[in-house]
Amino acid sequence: MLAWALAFGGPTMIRDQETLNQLIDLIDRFVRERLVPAENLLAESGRLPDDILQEMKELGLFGLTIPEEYGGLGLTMEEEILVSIALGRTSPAFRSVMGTNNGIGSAAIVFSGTDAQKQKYLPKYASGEWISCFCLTEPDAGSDAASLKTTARREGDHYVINGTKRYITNAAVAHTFNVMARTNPSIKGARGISSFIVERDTPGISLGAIDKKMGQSGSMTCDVIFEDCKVPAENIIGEEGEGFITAMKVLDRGRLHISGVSVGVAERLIKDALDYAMQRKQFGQPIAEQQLIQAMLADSQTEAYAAKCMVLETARKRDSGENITLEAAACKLFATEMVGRVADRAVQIHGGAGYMAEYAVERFYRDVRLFRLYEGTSQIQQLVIARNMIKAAL
Ligand code: COS
Repeated sequence: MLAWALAFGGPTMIRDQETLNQLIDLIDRFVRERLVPAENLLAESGRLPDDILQEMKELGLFGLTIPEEYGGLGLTMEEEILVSIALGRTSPAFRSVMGTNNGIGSAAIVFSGTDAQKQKYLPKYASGEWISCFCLTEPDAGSDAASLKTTARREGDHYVINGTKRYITNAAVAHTFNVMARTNPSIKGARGISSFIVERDTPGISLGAIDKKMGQSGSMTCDVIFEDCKVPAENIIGEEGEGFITAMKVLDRGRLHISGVSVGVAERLIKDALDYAMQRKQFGQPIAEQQLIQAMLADSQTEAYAAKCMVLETARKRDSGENITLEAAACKLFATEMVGRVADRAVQIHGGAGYMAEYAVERFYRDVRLFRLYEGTSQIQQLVIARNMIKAAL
């Protein structure tokens, strides 16, 4: 594989259409030639094969969104969405490992980190030498993230962290944890929360067993338990009390990214369903000739196209500096629900074969269920959309 990242000097944004096309073509090829053939291996072994992990690093995939001055490619949001769509055309678990370095694992440092934090961590994330992860969810704080109970008590030049984080993607392979913890217990809500970088080898960290999940085998989640874990005070990201707000900004971006992945997965499912419908014959002709099958194909294509337009439009808005909290939630709501419907139709078009593990649609059907849950459920997206509508109308 080409170490194409080396070829990208120059400005932070690619913006040069030819270079961008080359990048997307390269990722398309990597997905088709390396990732799609390894989907079953990933699903069965539950872990990313080492050679593929290494190729992802060499391709620069861990640093797509990290600014160039820290060794990444500094893609714009629009460019990142095009990449997420391309990567979406294979098992989402492949993207999950490097997705956190590009997104929720590193974004807080990119947005609010000190120069020293950026210098220390971002180049390692960009090269894939270090994996990061995002620790917000807790056993008793899921949708109501601001109610989190993990504490960070200031003691001299350290904070002492105590608490349990749940379902943390990549925790098992992470070198750093971006931990949201309550620094001011007298403030029960969002303003009592701060954000920290915690390195894996800090004493007082233990991991739970790897969770057994419905799908996305190969993307590992587990609990992370902090017991009197002493973190240098300089590892706070931004100001005390700003951690929840930074986490919400991180999620605005993450939600848009997941929407792009949902579009890519939908495109893959549509392709698999169309291929199957064109070769499978019933009633003396390919089932693709049946109008009821055509309706399912057409609805899927239309909805995937609508989601793609929404996501790209929102990405362009964000690139031009607009607040996209409402739009990102709308994209996440529509795109993730859309891919759920598309996956259901893809199984339906396959008939009994769609229920068999031999066909990728069976696996994708389970994989996409997560999109409507993580980084905020569909119901939380509805809440964010409506709240922002009301705020704008006041
Ligand atoms: N960008 C910047 N600031 C934001 C923001 C955003 N997108 N969303 C909220 N904030 C700010 C608010 O403006 C408020 O700031 P002030 O203290 O200055 O008023 C603060 O954050 C608290 O916001 P809010 O009052 O809306 O918090 P709530 O607890 O009522 O609800 C929700 C916040 C429900 C939206 C939040 O908890 C959420 O997104 N939950 C889902 C969590 C999630 O996605 N988990 C997945 C984990 S990662 S896989």
